[in-house]
Amino acid sequence: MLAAVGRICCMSLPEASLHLQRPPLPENAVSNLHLISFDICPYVQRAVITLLEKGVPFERTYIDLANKPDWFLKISPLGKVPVLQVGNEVLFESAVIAEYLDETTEPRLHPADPLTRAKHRAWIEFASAGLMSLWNYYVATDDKAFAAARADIEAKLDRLEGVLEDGPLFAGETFSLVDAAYGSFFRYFPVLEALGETGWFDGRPKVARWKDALLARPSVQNAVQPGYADKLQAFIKGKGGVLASRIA
Ligand SMILES: N[C@@H](CCC(=O)N[C@@H](CS)C(=O)NCC(=O)O)C(=O)O
Repeated sequence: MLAAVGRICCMSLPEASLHLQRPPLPENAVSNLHLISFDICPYVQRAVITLLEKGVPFERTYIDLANKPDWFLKISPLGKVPVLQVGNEVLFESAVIAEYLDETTEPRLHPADPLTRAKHRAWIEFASAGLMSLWNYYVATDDKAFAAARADIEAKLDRLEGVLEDGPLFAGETFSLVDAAYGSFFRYFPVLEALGETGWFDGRPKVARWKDALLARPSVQNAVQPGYADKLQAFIKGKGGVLASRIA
């Protein structure tokens, strides 16, 4: 099922890339879910992973964030992706989009118990803080800031190591929205390792197992296009920081 959905997603990619300036979908479109994306955005990936896990068909349009189309600026209050169009309605903010998808499609990925659900939301927020730490790491322009950013990421990995239980996923065997958030977070690490930045998971066996389980999952793999790692490297290189100097 997931593989099939992944193919639908990938088959629509060339079509999506032809429509960078495309206006919002008409009301009678085949699918009423239209995700507006940027090719390396981790927040977009959360929505895609959620859709793929649920087997929900959707259309996807990629925009260039360095040159945002007018139609996008009109519908995106913060000028950010992801944006999910539901028919003629617009949703923004990845957590809101994920929860809307979860409340309207099966299987439910958020836990039923309110306290557990609240804790899951908190750990999704922690993933956003982790993405910010990663951003600080690859824009750091001197060795001191670079080391401080790495220490910050490692402290967050330690915190995760402390809350994980038997795995392999955040809540055991059952995939949750927390996993969707961390699928895109962990995707950075193979790219960092390829640049010689290793050792992230040493002494953190639970996080390592969780990361491996997520990166092996079809929904996580198919949430980005082929060539993702090269695009991320090019993006990092463009930042001109310490990490950029490792890229040929
Ligand atoms: N809090 C937002 C963050 C989304 C976000 O920061 N998206 C980035 C791309 S990954 C963006 O669109 N930035 C706008 C820009 O670069 O101008 C969410 O969870 O959806």
